[in-house]
Parts: sequence; structure tokens; C-alpha cells
Amino acid sequence: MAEDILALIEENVIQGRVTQDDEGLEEGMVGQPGVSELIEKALAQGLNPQDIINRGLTKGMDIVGQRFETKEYYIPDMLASAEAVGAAMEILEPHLARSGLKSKGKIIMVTVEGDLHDIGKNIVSILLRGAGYTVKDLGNDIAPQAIVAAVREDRPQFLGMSALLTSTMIHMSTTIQALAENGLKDKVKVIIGGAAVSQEFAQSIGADGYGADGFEAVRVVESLNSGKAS
Ligand code: B1M
Repeated sequence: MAEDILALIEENVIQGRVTQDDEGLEEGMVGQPGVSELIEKALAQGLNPQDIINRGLTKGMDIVGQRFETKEYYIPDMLASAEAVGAAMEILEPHLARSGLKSKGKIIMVTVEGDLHDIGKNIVSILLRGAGYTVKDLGNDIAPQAIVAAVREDRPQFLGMSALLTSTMIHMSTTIQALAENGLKDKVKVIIGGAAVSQEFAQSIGADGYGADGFEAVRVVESLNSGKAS
């Protein structure tokens, strides 16, 4: 039962269908539940948001990426799928949130310079807010100098950087160097993630932590916050 609904969520992300009124890439889908209705149904059935995100939404986006690589999909198809994931996250957000408690700390989140992929960053931001952190999301395509300025001004405990492109991950390294040059590297813990990067890359550029997915990102922040090594 859970597997069925997760498979339907994955399929509707692939089809880029936000609601039941949307056409998919295939004929005859109008009237069948889209991602929004399926997420509501999954929550009503008691599925946990972690499974919905990792085994439904992200799995669908992985297939979209594969189809883009094989030229079966083009940019508008990727955007339709991105819109479906965004709509799903709006429904999931209240189920991931914790309210009324004191903030555990401040985090600045960015997608690095030259990179417009913000779905993963947005998911990580929502999960961190849900875990009790104050998140300032600077957006995507953020230059190292702008990140340094924000860290200097806001004095967050954490800086989270996301990169999806092999051509943009270098800006994580540039940003860490710029933080060091401005005497800020020891004042903020840097966490990185995104499909382009890895634990090894994080270590090689001097980041303090790496998250393979949003839930791991929260665990890494929690462990750095409590003084344990990541
Ligand atoms: Co683009 N794109 N894209 N794209 N896109 C990829 C990344 C690609 C792998 C597709 C492919 O070819 N298979 C490929 C990159 C290849 C490479 O560099 N090696 C690619 C390309 C080539 C491009 C363009 C260059 C295409 C073109 O124009 N010719 C272009 C670049 C634009 C730019 O950024 N300058 C481009 C554009 C786009 C769209 C704008 C159309 C759209 C983005 C829309 C948006 O984000 N608002 C898009 C999309 C949707 C994708 C794919 C299909 C999906 C990305 C995604 O949202 N995944 C992607 C293929 C793929 O990754 N499978 C692809 C779902 C998301 C939940 O996962 O972001 O990985 P992810 O986040 C995860 C984890 O990585 C982690 O947690 C998240 C939640 O679990 N995580 C963190 C992320 N950030 C973290 C930070 C942390 C910790 C964990 O700490 C701070």
C-alpha cells in the first residue's frame, strides 16, 4: 500500500503533474490524482514525510535527470517536475515543523554562484526549520562575496551551501577560502550538500560537514551543534 502511493508520487513527479487537473506527458492522465492529492493521501495514510521525500519525490527527480541526460526530457519538462516537488513540499512543510520553541541556532543557506538548482536547498531549509533552527535563505546563484557579507552581518552558527553542477561546486571552496581570508572561517560551521558533491569533497575543501540528503544534513548540524564530530 505504502509502496503503491510512493510509486504514484514518483510517477507524477516524472510527469510534472501538480494536481488532478493537469495533463501529464502521457495521454489520459487528467482526472487522476496529481502530486498534491497524492501527498495529502499519503499523509492521511500515515506515511512518514522522510519516505515521501526520499522514496517518492527525490526518486522521481532522479529519473527526470536521467531522462534529461538521454535527451528524452528538455528544460521545460524538468521545470514542470520541479514545480510538482515545490507544491509537494508546501503541503509537507507543516508536518515537518516544530513550533513555539526557542531557536537552536541560526543557519544561512545558499545555492552557490552560477547554480539555479534550489529544490534540494529548499528541502534542507524546511527540515532545518522543522528541527528548530532559524534559517535565513539567501536564495540561489549567490556569489562568495555576498555569502561572506551575510556571515559577517548575521553571525550565524552555520552556513549551508548546495551545488548540483560539477561546474559550480568549486564555488564552495572559493567561499570557504573567502571566509578564511576575512577571519570568519572559525566563526561559522560550514555544511555542504547537493548531487555534485560528496563527503570526500567536503573534507578536501575544509567544510565541517556533508549531508547526502536533507535528513542527514539535519543530523550533521545537530551533531556539530552538540560539539560532536560529524
Ligand atoms: Co538541472 N541538472 N540543469 N535543472 N537538474 C541536473 C543537476 C543534472 C544532474 C541533470 C542531468 O544531466 N542528469 C545536470 C548536472 C550535470 C553536472 O553538472 N554533472 C543538470 C544540468 C546539466 C542543468 C543545466 C546546465 C541544463 C542546461 O541548461 N543545459 C541547467 C543549469 C542551470 C544552472 O543552474 N545554471 C539546469 C537547469 C535545471 C532547471 C532550472 C530546469 C531545474 C532546476 C529547477 C530548480 O531547482 N528550481 C533542473 C533540475 C530539476 C535538475 C534535476 C533533474 C533535479 C534536481 C533536483 O531538484 N533534484 C537534476 C538531476 C538530478 O539531480 N537527479 C539536474 C531533487 C532534489 C531533492 O535533490 O537537489 O540533490 P538535490 O537535493 C538533495 C540532496 O542532494 C541534499 O538534500 C536534498 C534533499 O534530499 N542536499 C543537501 C542538497 N543540498 C544540500 C545542502 C546540504 C545538505 C544536503 O547542506 C547545506
